[in-house]
Amino acid sequence: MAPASEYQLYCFAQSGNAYRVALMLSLIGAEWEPVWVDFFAGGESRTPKFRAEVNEMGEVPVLVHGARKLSQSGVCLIYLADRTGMFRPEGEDERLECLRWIIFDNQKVNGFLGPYRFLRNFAPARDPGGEAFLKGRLANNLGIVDKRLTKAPFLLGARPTIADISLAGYIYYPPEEFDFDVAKDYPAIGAWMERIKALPGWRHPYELMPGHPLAKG
Ligand SMILES: N[C@@H](CCC(=O)N[C@@H](CS)C(=O)NCC(=O)O)C(=O)O
Repeated sequence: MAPASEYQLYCFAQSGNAYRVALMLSLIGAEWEPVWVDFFAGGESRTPKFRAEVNEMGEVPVLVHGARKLSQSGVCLIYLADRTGMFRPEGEDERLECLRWIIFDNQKVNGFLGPYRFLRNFAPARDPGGEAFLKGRLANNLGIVDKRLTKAPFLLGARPTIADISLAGYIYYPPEEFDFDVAKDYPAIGAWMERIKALPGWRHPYELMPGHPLAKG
């Protein structure tokens, strides 16, 4: 049977990587449905079945559009921006600049926020050394983004692009899940968060994707 919606997104509520794509789908007004991945209790993304049938990299998110299955949130964002023209960087310079920020974010901003939050909230045991390392790196990298956002309302200038949507990854999860408050500690990021939140279609990750709160095991 054909799916009811144009897009399907393999995701779960606690995934900021998936939130980037869920948020984009919501902001562009796409018809989409979540496919919940039992990441925590079931370890679904690590199963041979998931790797064979959904994503050989064993990662969420995966965006399905007809016969196409895409992973890596940055790739999904580029695909959706190219298809719709929304939040798309224009011209070679802007495209390269956009990719530069998406890669920086994937590796050093949300790429550290995600594991930091995981260690604090979801890992079987706390890891003070790992947490301290990530926290130090985050202070530097969030500082770099904050400085950038003092110069313009959005990462690439006057209008939001998929670089901003990528940056939204883990940033809207409750501050209690970190032990700092990004919006307060980095005021330019805080002001940017309000601008992104004001875009029509914005919704919080816990509203947009299934699986919150986590069932107690
Ligand atoms: N760079 C990837 C990161 C994806 C990622 O790490 N997703 C996590 C869930 S939030 C995952 O599936 N991890 C599985 C694992 O590392 O085994 C993206 O942006 O899509």
